[in-house]
Amino acid sequence: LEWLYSYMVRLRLPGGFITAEQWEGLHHIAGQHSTGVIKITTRQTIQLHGILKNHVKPTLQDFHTAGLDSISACGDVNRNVICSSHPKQSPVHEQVFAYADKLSQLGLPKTRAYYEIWLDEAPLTNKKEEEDPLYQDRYLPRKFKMAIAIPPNNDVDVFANDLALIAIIENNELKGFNIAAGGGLGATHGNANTYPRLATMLGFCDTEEKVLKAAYEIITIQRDFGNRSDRKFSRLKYTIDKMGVEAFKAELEKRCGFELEAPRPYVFTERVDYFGWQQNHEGKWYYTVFAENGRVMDTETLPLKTALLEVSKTRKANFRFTANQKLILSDILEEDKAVINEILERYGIRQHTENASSMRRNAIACVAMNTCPLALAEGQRYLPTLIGKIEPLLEKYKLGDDAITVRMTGCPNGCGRSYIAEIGFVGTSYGHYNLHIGGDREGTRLNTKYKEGIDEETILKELDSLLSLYSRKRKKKETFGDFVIREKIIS
Ligand code: SRM
Ligand code: SF4
Repeated sequence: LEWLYSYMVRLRLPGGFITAEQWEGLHHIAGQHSTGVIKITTRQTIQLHGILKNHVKPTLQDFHTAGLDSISACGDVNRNVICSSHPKQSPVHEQVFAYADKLSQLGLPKTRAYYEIWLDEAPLTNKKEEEDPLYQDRYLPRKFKMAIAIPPNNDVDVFANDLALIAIIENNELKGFNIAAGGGLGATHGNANTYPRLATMLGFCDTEEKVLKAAYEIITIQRDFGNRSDRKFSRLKYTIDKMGVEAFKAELEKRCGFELEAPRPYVFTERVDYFGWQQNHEGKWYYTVFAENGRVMDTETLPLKTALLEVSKTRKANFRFTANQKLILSDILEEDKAVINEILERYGIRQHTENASSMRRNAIACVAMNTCPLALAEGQRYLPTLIGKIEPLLEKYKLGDDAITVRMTGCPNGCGRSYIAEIGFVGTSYGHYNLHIGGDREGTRLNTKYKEGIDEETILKELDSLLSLYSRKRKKKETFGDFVIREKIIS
């Protein structure tokens, strides 16, 4: 007899796109092999939990049949590449979006192990076929993450990534990408040498060849210079801080064989999902669904999973995931909109999405308890309740539908990116959180710890007094994050 092991599986979905057929497959795979909850993650992909050991292989085989895989979704390799999700973002969205797949291919390990172990592929006889010039014989010292943002929306939190690409678009033409590196959020309580860090701007590349070369060589520098003796300090952010940005850039340019141009101007003015119905430049329709903390399941009041299955069966919408754990029913033709809309209305998805407060819709919580082994406190199971207690404070201080960003993680690893929220909760022990404030709304500034290890009662007391001040003293259009800095509530 052995332990009843159960596992989590995460998909590799560059840019977070699947077809209706794949969603239908996913729905059934989740039902047959996992807890049944389809969890949309902060990196635009899907996780299934509670997969018993003898279900792991059938799960991966079923995914394969659906044209999906889990390669490099975890491990010391390049992870799921994320990209601004909404096709309404720009007429060249598709062109930019294609880079997510290109970067994912660039960072895929050459080993056939996944196919041999899970899909019964015959082992290679000539091992030379899987020689890997990028990962060689040692992979990376730690996970590596890439994101692509399309200004003015920083919906992917581009600066939280090891490699951040910002699309430079002029007159609806993609001119290239600004490249930044060294973002990462994980930290350890009580160890000041670990810290969240936003990526540092390095420069601009115009051609696809240069962009991919720069991305590749940033990975090779991390492979060769990253700390392999202490995993706490092995992310690229520490490699860059140890080398110094100038030395890192010089090494990059040496490896690339060209210099990066000066970064091109761009502005981020928002970091949002466009909920509800939206139309893009081609006249196609998109409906962004509010799936709280990315959990797609049926509850007594909201049969979200059933509704999405029905949508998928029409084959009239693709499914896109956002980096904020939400879902976009996408690429819907004008003549098909009514069919999708009817389903959304019949199951109450429109009301649920469109009536939720902006704070609730934009909030993020990580998985945390009860499946995350690193959780010190609750995340996705608790934040909805807490927001239900913060919303009355917004009303009390006549702050209307203020879209203050609120994020929660059950430990300091930062999976829900709480260090770049206006209000961030970082779990310290069961029922207790550090309260961070002062991130900006666009995701370009880290917040600061304001209170340590506080319980719900204290959280609400602190927020009551902060929101009261904010309502009385804020300048026109000033956001909460900017306000607490201007008022020197934190420095
Ligand atoms: Fe994460 C580890 C969940 C996005 C930083 N993360 C974990 C593990 C696998 C726990 C573990 O190692 O045993 C969690 C699985 C919990 C569970 O039960 O499912 C976990 N991370 C998640 C997800 C599912 C949170 C969510 O609710 O959406 C996200 C999955 C992303 C994906 O699809 O690939 C997730 N994790 C992030 C992000 C946000 C991002 O990438 O934009 C971060 C911060 C950015 C960064 O990487 O610095 C993040 N996760 C971490 C860390 C800290 C890494 C570090 O540098 O220190 C760990 C711990 C580790 O790697 O040792 C971690
Ligand atoms: Fe788990 Fe911590 Fe990540 Fe939350 S932030 S999912 S508790 S590792």
